[in-house]
Parts: sequence; C-alpha cells; structure tokens
Amino acid sequence: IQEPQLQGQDTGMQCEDDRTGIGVETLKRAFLDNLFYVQGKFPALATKHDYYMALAYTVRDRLLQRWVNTAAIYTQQGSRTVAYLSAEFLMGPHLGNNLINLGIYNQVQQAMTELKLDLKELLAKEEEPGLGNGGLGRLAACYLDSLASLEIPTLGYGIRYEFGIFDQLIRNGWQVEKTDKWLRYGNPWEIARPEWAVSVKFGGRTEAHKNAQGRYRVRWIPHKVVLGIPYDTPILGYKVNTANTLRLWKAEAPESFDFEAFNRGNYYGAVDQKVTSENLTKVLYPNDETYEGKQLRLEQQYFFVSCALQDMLRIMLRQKLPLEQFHEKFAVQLNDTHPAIAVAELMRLLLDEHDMDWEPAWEITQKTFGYTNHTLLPEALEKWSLKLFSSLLPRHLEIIYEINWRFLEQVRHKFGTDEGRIGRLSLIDENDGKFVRMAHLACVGSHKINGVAALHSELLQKTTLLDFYEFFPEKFTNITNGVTPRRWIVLSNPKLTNLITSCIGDNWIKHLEDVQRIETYAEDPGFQQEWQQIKRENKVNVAEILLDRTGVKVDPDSLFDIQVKRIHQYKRQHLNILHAITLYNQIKQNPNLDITPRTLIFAGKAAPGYYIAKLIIKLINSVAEVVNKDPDIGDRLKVVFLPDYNVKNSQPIYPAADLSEQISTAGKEASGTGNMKFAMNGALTIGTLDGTNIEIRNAVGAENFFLFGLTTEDVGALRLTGYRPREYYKENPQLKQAIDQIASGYFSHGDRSLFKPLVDLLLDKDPFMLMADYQPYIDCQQQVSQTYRDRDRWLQMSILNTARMGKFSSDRAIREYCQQIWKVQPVPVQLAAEKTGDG
Ligand code: GPQ
Repeated sequence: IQEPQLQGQDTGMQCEDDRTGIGVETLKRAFLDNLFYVQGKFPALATKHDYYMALAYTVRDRLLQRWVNTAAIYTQQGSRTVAYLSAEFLMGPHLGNNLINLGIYNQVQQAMTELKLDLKELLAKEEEPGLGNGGLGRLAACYLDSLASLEIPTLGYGIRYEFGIFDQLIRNGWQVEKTDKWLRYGNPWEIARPEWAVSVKFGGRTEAHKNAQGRYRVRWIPHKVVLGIPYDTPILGYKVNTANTLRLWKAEAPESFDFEAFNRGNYYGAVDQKVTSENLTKVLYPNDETYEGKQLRLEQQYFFVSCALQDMLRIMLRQKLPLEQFHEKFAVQLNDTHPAIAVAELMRLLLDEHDMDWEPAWEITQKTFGYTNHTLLPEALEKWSLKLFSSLLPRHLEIIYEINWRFLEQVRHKFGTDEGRIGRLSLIDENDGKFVRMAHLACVGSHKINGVAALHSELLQKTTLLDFYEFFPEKFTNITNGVTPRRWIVLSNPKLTNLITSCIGDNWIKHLEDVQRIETYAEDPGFQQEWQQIKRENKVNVAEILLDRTGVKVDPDSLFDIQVKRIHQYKRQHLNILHAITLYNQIKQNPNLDITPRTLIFAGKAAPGYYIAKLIIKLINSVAEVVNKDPDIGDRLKVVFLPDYNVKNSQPIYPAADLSEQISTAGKEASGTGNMKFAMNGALTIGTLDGTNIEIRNAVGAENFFLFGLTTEDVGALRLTGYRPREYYKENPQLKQAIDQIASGYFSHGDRSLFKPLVDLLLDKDPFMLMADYQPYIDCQQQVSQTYRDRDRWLQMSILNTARMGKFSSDRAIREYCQQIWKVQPVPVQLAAEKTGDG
C-alpha cells in the first residue's frame, strides 16, 4: 500500500507530509489548507463550523492512512472477522475521540491556540450521530472502540438513519420532541461506497423450481426491491494503527427515477418510488425496551441484516473463500433480537441463492451467530404477527417453519411429547393470535447466548429462557458489560486522567485493571487534596452548563446527586423525586435544619408515546420549580432537569458527580452502564442489588457502596404474597405527605388532575414497588449525607471506587467475547513506513 511519509518531528531538513504529519506546524498548515480547499474559506470569512470541518478533515486524513493500511492487511491475510450487527450505534462525537486515539490531542490543542482558536469551541460544533436510544446503542459504540484497540478485525453493521434520536426541548416542564437533523451540515467522518450497493427484496411470493441436479429449490419473486448503499466510518483503536469500519446502510430506490412513469406524463408517480424507498432508513424508532409491531420497523431490521450478510458474502467471494467457510471467516453477533432475522436470511442466501443443501447451511448458520440478550422485560420481547411477517418476508416464514419443525422434533426426542414445553419453545407463539418469536429464532440459530451481567444471565436461565437453557445449557454464558475508558475517562475527565497518569503512568488507559495502583494514595492527604480539587472544578463546569441551559444557579460545594438515563418506570426517577420532596419537607418543617446541601440533577429522554414517563419529566420540573424558588430552602436543595441528554451532553456530567443514582427495581435493569461511567470517575453509588450494581459493589467493596432496597427474591415473594402499596403510604407519614402534595396540586399550581394518573398508579398497582423501597431509600440517603460530611472518608471512598473499577472496561468484556464466543485473534497493523523503517 502506497502511503505518505511517516510522521516525525518537524526539522528544518525534513518536512512532514501534510496528510499524516502530527507536528504542530504541520497540523496548522494542513488545517489552513483544508479550510481553503475543502471548506472554500479563508480565515476572515470562516465560521466556527468551517473551522470545525477543517479540523475534522485534518484528523480524517490521519485516520485514512491507518484505515487503508488496515483494510489492505485484512484483505491480504483473509483475517477472521467479527461482524457486530446492531440496529443502534450511539457513537457520540467523533473528533475528540479520534484525537485521543491518535494520541494528538495536545498537539492539536496547541496548533489551534497558535491560530487563535479554542479547540473546545470547535469540538462543541460537532453534531453527534444519535443513532441509538440509550444503553444498548452506546454499548455497541464502546465495543467498537475496544475491538479496534485490541486489534480485532471488525465490521460494525447498522442503519444510517437520516434522523437519529429526537432532540429534547423542555417547554413549560414538558418534553417536546424536535427532529434530529444531524446530516444537515454534512458528515466529514463517513465515505459512501455506492460501488458496493446491494438489492434487498420485500413481499411477493415464492415458487418451487429444480436446480441443475434436479433438486427442488425455492425462488422468491418479490413485490418490491430496495437498494442498500453502504456508508463507512473509520473506527480507530487507541494508540494502535488498527482502524476498523462501521458500515451503515441507507435505502434508495433502485432507479432513482421511474422513466416509464415519467414518459406517461406522471412526474409525481416517477418520484414516488424514490420517496417510499428512502422512507425505510429515514428515522430511528425512539422506543427503548418496548417493541411496537410496526411494519416499517421490521422492514428496517430485515433491510440492514440482508445488506450486511450480502456484504459478507461479497467479501468472501472477493477473497476467494468457499461459502462452506462462512463461519470460519465471520463471527456474527446479534445485538439483541433486532437483527435476529439474520438467522433466516443467511439460510435463505445459502439455500436459494447459493444452492446449498439444508443440513450444511444450518450447521454453518448455527456456528456463525451469537446472540446477546439485553432485557427481561416482557414488553421488550419482539414478536411479529404472522400476517405482517408473511406479507413482507414470505420466504423467511417458510424457512422459519422448517427450522421450527426440525427443532421441535429434537425437543420431542429429548423430552418426549410434552406439549406444554413444546408450545413454550416453539418459534411460533399461538397463544392469542400467531406471532414469530424473535428471541426463540435467535436462540435456536446461535451457538452462544449471553446476558449482560451475572444476575441478568442467571435470571435469563431461570426465567425468560428457562426452557432453552434446559434444552441446550452449553449454549448459555454471561459476559458482563463494560465501557471504554478512552471516552468515559480520558476524553471526559482530562484532569483526573492527568492526575492518575502522573502517579502511575498511562498504561491504565489500555489496561484499566492497572488503575488499582492508585489505591496506595487513597489516604494520602496531598493526593486526596488534588482529587477533591479536580472534582470541584468538574462540578463548577457543570454548574456553568446548568446555569446556561436552565437558568438555575447551583452551589458547587453541595453534594451533586445525579440520575441520568432514559426515563422509565423501572428506573424509578420518581423514587428519586420522592426523596427530593422529603428533603424539602424536612427543611420546611425545621427551617434551621443543618442538612448536607444537595443538588439533584436529572437528565434523560422519554419515548414520545410513553405517557407516564413524560409525566415523570413534568413532575421533576414541577418539583424543581417549587423547591428552587423557595427562599426557606436557599442553597440547601436544588433540583435541576438538564434537557437533551445525549453522549455529548453526558460527557461533563459523569466527572462532576458525587453520587450516582442506580435505583431500579431489583431484577429489572439487565446491566446498566452509566453506573460504571460514574464510579470510574469517582462517584459513589446509591443502588439496589440489580444488574451490574452487584458486581460493582463486589469490586469496590460493600463499605464503599450505598446499598438499599428489595432484592430480586424479595420482589418476587412480595408479589406472590399480595403487594399492597397503599399500606406503605398509609403507615408512613413522610411518604404520605409527599404523595398527598403531588396529588393535591402543591407542585402544579393547585391542579389536582395533572399527576393523578401517576399517583393512582403508585397507590393501586405500583408495578415497580416504589412504596416498598421508599423508607429504605430515604434511610440510605441519610447515610450518604452523613458520610459526605466526613470529607476524608468520602474522598477515600471515591478514590477506591475509581481504583477498583478495572473490571468494567469494555476491553475486558471484548476479550471475553473473543475467547468464549468469537474465537478471534488480534491482527496487528503496521504502517508500511514502520515495516521498512524508512521515511
Ligand atoms: N437496553 Cl432490550 C437498552 O438500552 N435498550 C433496549 O432496547 C434493551 C436493553 C439496555 C439495558 O436496559 C441496560 O440494562 C443494559 O446495560 C444495556 O442495554 C446494554 O446491555
């Protein structure tokens, strides 16, 4: 591969190449060159956005050198490759992350300063690609970072939504959704590859025919065909030359213009097909953990899965690999059931388009796929009505029936004719109406099935997937989630990064277990002092953001108590608000009360159709309005809702937290990943025994974690014995007062109807058991307040939290996937100049 001179120092003798050099002078020259030749501007006319684009292209040039070399090596070596299939990739802004991973953050900062520009301002100009809802999409992004950093050949496959997750505005305390036009000003991080477009069929019917050997085969005659165009984004690893690819597919009409219709004089009809085809990848469905049986969503899922598998087949053909080796070339991971139709699609491609027989095709398919489950919530389990499924994917339904028939035969062979069990295992749900169960398809079609935290995997095996566990226990495993320390510590918290690195060197960034070495400083007064200083500066930063975005002034010396995540009943933001109201009432009853001052910070989006979640946002803002303007309260309590939570807005938040709220009903949060981001940045956790909280508590030590609430077992037992939420309310005066205030209009200008649905739900059903957990939560918060007053103790706990979070790096999680599931090895990439040692 031809590549320009390798970077080095600027010397008078030798000039660095403008596209690859990383000396400050070279960067400045390249930046001004891009401003001129890419943006077509000179400095006097350039906007901040022009400068951002010029810098993005400067960084992109440096990525491309690594990307092209990586592709060349993978092609040469025919490397075994991970294909990560996900309907969501919540990447966050690329520029800052690429600067970190290239190792040129400081040089670029200096170059910008010398050009009288502020790097921070330019970073703020980037529109983030919000191509995900929350934890699931962000996990995919962390995993791509770790895969590249560990030098694992990887393709991420997904959808290039024209509109990502909506932007959230708060109007009069309510969430208002605004279209996310992230592509409006162009995307410098992607390259379209129209030469690798594929066709995807929909609808129609099937017919039988005979192949050359006289064997029966099936042909699918579709009703419509859509083109998939790949858009590639380079994913650079941390301080390695590996740059993998995120390949997102955009739908287009096969002929962007229907000339027949045009010639008939039907201009609008001619454009119509283009419009309907492009609708397919227009917008991300904004529901988190609730499926909606919408046709367009199934079309999206099938579209990107078919594009991805056809792309893999193309790669195999180009590398002259026989299709019998598909599972040796690719390890395909299904990120939840959104891509589970891949099981049937790979079968279809092998059988119908490549003339393979059923048995070998099925063996290849099962060896290819792994399935990660991300939730136990029944409302999130995808099932598609047979009516919809057969009208859209008639051939896939035939294949699924065949898979099911053969599978249930095996079940009968193992367990005899146990019709109950067979009904529970069937890929077709016939309970009321008929549906295809996507989790069942994923289980049967994969060789490994994993949950995302120890508790979650255990519950999967004991409840949701019990019958599958009994049938093939060897398929089941756990891989506890992790997050990337590059974005979530180095980029988000540069001050803490410098402090840690100054003590133990920078090896911890690649090997987070190493951060344990700061434990020796946990009681060192000098170190504690610096630790506290950094936390304070990070809090001042967030205080400025809050003032700017909400107009609320908060005290950086108060305890920053933060809950940021999607708004969901099971995550219990309303339990947190009940605590806020309780504190408020305590101060009102005793105006001289000497309490630990707190700032309660909330952020998160609610699904647009999730009424109760939206009402919870309104409640937070309504309580905030009353609390924040009450002169009796002063600086002792503030409640703030930061609008438009996304990756970009979250980055300053984690480093500024004293307390991380992880208060889901036990058994409901599969893992959680925000919990990890907070603890890594030195926040202490108040949490239930749910998801990864359990493992975080084990790692940091029970004495450094604020635990409260029902266990999963308690929840189950209480439900069985008959849960009566109203009893807790009647018997607890503090709780009663708080609920009565909400009901009586105390926080809603006297409007008693506003929060009635929420109050009724809590008192009558309380599906997430807030009433039962209220008092233990309040008591635990009291412990938090007490501990915060002991500055040295708190600092020591904070340092130990960061020090003991090594396990929760996504690098550890990805190593486990590589060893247990994917059986892939690193493929190091050298730049040509490094190999020859010249240049
Ligand atoms: N998760 Cl099924 C989502 O963010 N969206 C979803 O649709 C489903 C799961 C989350 C889950 O709630 C968290 O507990 C996990 O930490 C996260 O996936 C990643 O595994």
